[in-house]
Amino acid sequence: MEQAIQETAKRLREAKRVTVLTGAGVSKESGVPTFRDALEGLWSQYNPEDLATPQAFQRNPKLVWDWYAMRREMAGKVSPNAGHYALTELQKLKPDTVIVTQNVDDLHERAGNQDVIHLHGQIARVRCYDNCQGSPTIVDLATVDAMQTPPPCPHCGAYLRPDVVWFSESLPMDALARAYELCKISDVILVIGTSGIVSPASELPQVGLKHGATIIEINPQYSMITRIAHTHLEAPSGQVLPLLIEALHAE
Ligand code: BV8
Repeated sequence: MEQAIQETAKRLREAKRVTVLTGAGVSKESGVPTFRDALEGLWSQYNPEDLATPQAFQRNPKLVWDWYAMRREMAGKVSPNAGHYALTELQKLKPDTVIVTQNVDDLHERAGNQDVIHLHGQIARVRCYDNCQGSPTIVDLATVDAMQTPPPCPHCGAYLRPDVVWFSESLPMDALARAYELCKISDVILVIGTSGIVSPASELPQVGLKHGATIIEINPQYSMITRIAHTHLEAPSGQVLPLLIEALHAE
């Protein structure tokens, strides 16, 4: 691993532009369960794809609202880990580095990461289901009476919903377009903590590869990305990222 760290640090140092793609794994060491882990205990009888869909919300708005309220509360109780902080250091060394995340928590931002693109929205934010004031009609959760679940939109009375992208919903166009563009112009793409299952986010490393980028993966497991990665650092990101920063500073 030591040699792989040194070689990866050298590749990052030489890179003209690095883009970082993250999934739930980067938040794992903060104690945020990955998407599939989040269904332990009382939620275990559900399949994530059965809760994170517009159909599930229409079928049982209270159940879906309560699941997100539980996850929002959990996300609010945890802190960024060493991996998130290392990405802040990476951005200081490589200022053009953009972080494209599938995660709906705000741990990248809380660790001081700049220029974070959320492909799947943010769990801390809620919006009017009908986007009655324009898309998106974000509502400050602190101003609504959460006794009713889901609470009504203060403007039109429709249900409020989490400002996340559900399965079968399109991703925010501007976020996705910018992510694609970045992968086309980056010569190193650092893919951290994603199983590479969910599209279209999972297509981004391939876009980079097609445009000549070096794909570096950090994940303790094999993933759908591993087969196209030039380097697979098979370890937790909270351990590897600080070592990479140390090696970058060593020069
Ligand atoms: C779309 C927000 C166009 C919500 C999320 C069939 C029918 C209908 C649709 C589809 C279909 N087949 C494919 C699709 C498209 C679908 C899709 O990809 N489905 C999957 C299940 C196959 N995608 C969509 O629907 C997208 N929209 O395509 O629109 C469209 C329109 C109409 C019809 C069809 C298509 C929308 C996708 C966005 C869904 N929303 N999140 C919420 O959070 O509640 S996705 C959610 O799951 C997460 O955001 C994350 O992106 C994804 C995966 O979650 P996890 O598995 O937990 O995390 P991850 O994958 O990142 O895995 C964890 C990894 O970390 C593992 O590899 C592990 O080894 C590693 N790890 C663990 N510890 C560490 C670590 N790594 C580093 N360090 C560690 N310490």
